[in-house]
Amino acid sequence: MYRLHGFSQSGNTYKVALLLQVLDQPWQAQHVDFMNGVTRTGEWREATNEMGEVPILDDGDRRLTQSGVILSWLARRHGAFGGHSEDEELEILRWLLFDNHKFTSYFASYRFAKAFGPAAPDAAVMAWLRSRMDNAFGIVDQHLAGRRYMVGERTTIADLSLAGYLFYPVEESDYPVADRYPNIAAWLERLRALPGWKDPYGILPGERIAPKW
Ligand SMILES: N[C@@H](CCC(=O)N[C@@H](CS)C(=O)NCC(=O)O)C(=O)O
Repeated sequence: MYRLHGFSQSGNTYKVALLLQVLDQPWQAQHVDFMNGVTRTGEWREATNEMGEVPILDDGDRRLTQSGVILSWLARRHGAFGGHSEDEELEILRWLLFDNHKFTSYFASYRFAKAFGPAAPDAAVMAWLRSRMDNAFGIVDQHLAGRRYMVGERTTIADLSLAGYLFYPVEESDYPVADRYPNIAAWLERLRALPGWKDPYGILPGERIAPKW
């Protein structure tokens, strides 16, 4: 049984949970009290993850962190949702890196500031993040024009990684993905139809928080 450490607002945790769901693998969640600062403590970092981040996956004695590493490991271990050739593997890795650096990262920072931050977000910072999001979302929308999936003809971990944060309620970000990016919107519906798909707040632990700002 896999053990996944994270919390319900964490789209990076959700990426892994979603893969476990569509792989139909048994898993259990270990709640990490991120909202009360546990991942910023020296004790937690020393005992759990020196990077101060979730998700973390325990697979028996093996502990993995970084959603891209975990997704790659699970795809390889179960022979599903990975590449079917070296070229596809590299293409998946290319999109995982783009996701971690530019797609998820700006969106997740924007959403966190807007919905869960300790103080009202700074307008200039939000405008800058939004310009970076517009750039990254435009690139993915363009890539999906005439394609059903990011890589090849089937769902891969590149799709699950890029889409993870976009299954949260739009009120948390107020970023109108469905209105502005028709190819992303259609792709999200295809992913939502995968057997085993579940809403993040339906499968991850931790109190749900109404958007604050
Ligand atoms: N690239 C990492 C990002 C992980 C990440 O930023 N996780 C957030 C929660 S969703 C976190 O733990 N952040 C702690 C921090 O930035 O201090 C991954 O994909 O796993």
